[in-house]
Amino acid sequence: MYFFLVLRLLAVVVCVIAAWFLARGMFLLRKRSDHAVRKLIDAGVALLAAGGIAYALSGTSYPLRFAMPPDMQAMTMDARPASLPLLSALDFVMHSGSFERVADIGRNPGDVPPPTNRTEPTTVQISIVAKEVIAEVAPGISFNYWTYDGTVPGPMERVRVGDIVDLTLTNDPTSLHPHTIDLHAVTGPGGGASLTNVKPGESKSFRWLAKNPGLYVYHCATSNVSTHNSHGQYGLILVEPEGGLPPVDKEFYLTQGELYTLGGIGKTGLVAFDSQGLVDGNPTYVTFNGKIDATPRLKANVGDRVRIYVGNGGVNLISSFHVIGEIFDTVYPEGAMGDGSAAMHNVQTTAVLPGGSSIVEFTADVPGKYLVVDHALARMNKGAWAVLEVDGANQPNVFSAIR
Ligand SMILES: [Cu+2]
Repeated sequence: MYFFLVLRLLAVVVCVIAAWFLARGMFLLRKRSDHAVRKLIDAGVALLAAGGIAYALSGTSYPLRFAMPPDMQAMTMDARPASLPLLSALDFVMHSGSFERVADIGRNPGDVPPPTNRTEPTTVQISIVAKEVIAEVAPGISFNYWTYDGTVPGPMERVRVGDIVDLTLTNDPTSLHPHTIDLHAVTGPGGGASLTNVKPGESKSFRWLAKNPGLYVYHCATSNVSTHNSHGQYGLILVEPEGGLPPVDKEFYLTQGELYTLGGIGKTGLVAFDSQGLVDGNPTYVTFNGKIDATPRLKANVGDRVRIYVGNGGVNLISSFHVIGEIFDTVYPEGAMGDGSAAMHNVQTTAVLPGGSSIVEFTADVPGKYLVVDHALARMNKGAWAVLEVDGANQPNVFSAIR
């Protein structure tokens, strides 16, 4: 925010100079009315106008009429459109050196917290840091991600039904925007967003009861919400049912999300946010865990029982989640579990709604590489794929070539 401080100081200096010009001009005008005096007064008026505009622009709440695109309107509750103010872009340029450059924005799919293995509820502490960083979507293509804990998605959290959760959200001092957290596992206004509105450098905490088991999305709910989400601010929290989930050999954490950037697919360099693309629902990139990477990020062995916690940070597309060459023998549709929630069996593709989740399970029977996709397959062109690698001996009784 130094840019705005400097701008405000300059505005004050310009206004003082303008006032002096005007006072001097008016004083001289009483004695004479020649060209030089009129020029002095005109200069005073012009400087006063410039100083006034600069002062207005230097407010910490960005004047949306100077946003980009300039004519974007919104029917949001506060009428704030998805566009980013031009001054926000200037602020970003002024501070681009202070952003952390994250080498790998994509959270490791294997980064799943272990089962709670508890038979009784307890009080759980969770701390998350909202942080704006710069990282690569794909080699050579960088984006200003807004994150939780510096990755996309943010950390997966795991509690047990009945737990009391004390959650602290901190906004990193290098952030330029306020942030919040709305957890779909929370019962209460804004899912916690009403209690966690943090400016850069601030922390806020709130306590909530994990009443319902299930796999829930969390995300930023600061206006314009879709703008914050589509910069990467989302993650999953699992509220285990009583008794937990059946044990498996490998658990993975994948979230689908969309990035909206100017210049189209493949434009290299630091690409800018495309608010019109966001509103139109036409993402430039669709990713699993925030980036596009041919390296197998999910690894299992033949015979492993595999569970994938799938989320959709959105903000626009329904994911048709599918693993090419596997059948989900068990699916917890929409991440639902607990009394009365029926799992499905032998499923090829499962819907993962924006702001929703699913849990899929299968046994890795045959070695090889498997593509994890959104089966709206045109989205593969936008990056909607990841690679699962299964190591082990061939299983000709299940899959083999005929010679
Ligand atoms: Cu945010």
